[in-house]
Amino acid sequence: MKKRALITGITGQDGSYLADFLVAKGYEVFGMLRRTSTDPLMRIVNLYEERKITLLSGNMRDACALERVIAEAKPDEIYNLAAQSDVGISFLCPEETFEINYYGVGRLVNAAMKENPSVRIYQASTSEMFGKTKPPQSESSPFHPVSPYGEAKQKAHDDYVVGYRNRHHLFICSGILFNHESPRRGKHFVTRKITHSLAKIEAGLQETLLLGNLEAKRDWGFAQDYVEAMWLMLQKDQPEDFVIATGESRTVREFFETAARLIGFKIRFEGKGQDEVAKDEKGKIILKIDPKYYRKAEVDSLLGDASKAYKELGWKPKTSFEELVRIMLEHDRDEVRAMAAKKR
Ligand code: NAP
Ligand code: G4F
Repeated sequence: MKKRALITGITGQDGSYLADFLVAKGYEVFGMLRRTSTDPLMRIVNLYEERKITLLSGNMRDACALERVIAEAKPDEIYNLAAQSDVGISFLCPEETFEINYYGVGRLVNAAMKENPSVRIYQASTSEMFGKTKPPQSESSPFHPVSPYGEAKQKAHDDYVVGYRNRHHLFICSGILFNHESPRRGKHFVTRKITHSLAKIEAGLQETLLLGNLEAKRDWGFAQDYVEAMWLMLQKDQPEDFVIATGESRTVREFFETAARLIGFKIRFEGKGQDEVAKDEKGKIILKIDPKYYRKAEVDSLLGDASKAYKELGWKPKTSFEELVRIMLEHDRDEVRAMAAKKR
């Protein structure tokens, strides 16, 4: 019989890649879809139209809906990827963030245990939980979150992953994933904002890219590589938590420089602090700092030590940093060219 998987957050970056992965593995895949006023199927339109997945209406805010979705899907494995996933927004909407990223996890886990106590659950935890902890960060590093997003995710990890594993013997794992990006990344995250804006500047459709803190360091991997690790965690004999990362860290400035070089801009920086700009060889300003993108509290440096995953899951990232930037740029240049052609 086919294994059954339920993915919350199936319309997001990771959910869409995970759905591709599980369908290819022969799973019967169910995805929870929340009501929105716009079309949320952008990333999964092919899977949906070819009837490779089943979508069920629900919301992390609604315990009754979660019970119904789980009763209909009867999953062997649940991947909880639904979240308010924007760290910057979490400072502006802390209650909403806790409601989905903490209380929502509790609702889901309780509903799942009621339906089937031997279900296996993956919880999308995050390197943002490390916050101010000095790099490199591993499964044994302490958590010092600095954002409402990081706090909500840490509390969900403590209470519903570690807590329910110990108290209720639930098979539940946290994937402590470091930043992972792709052409399917939301355009407000810094990597996609950079690749998409540079493609628009190249095509003459945008003047300047506005960014905040250029010095923050992140360990950036390719999202498509990371969803395999989620699945591998649920295939283990015992539930455990794993850091998933590349083990390389770069600044936002380095991401911008790499993308600019790959697209063919010869960039030079001028000025300091909030007055710093990057110009191309003709002296045109490509990048400016806009303080509105600074955060109230920043995670300065993330660098993951994923040696446990390498050893115990046999997982390794396949895509290099430069390859990732190239994949995102190529996609965005094509998208922008198509957009420009439509406008003509
Ligand atoms: P994403 O693209 O923002 O996707 C988030 C998903 O959650 C979307 O499908 C969204 O649905 C859904 N969602 C939001 N609120 C919901 C609600 N109230 N009820 C039901 N669904 C809701 O995020 P992602 O990058 O794929 O990340 C997936 C998960 O991994 C998240 O939990 C994130 O916090 C975590 N994570 C991500 C990274 C990373 O670098 N990408 C790293 C570590 C952890 P709509 O389409 O309707 O908005
Ligand atoms: O791309 P970001 O918004 O990602 P962030 O905050 O690291 O969060 C992402 O990764 C987490 C894993 O650690 C996930 F859990 C979370 O769900 C999300 O996927 O920002 C990256 C860095 C930050 O230091 C930010 O201050 O880029 C800096 N930054 C500079 N200018 C900017 C901008 N970030 C955004 N979003 N927009 C800017 O204009």
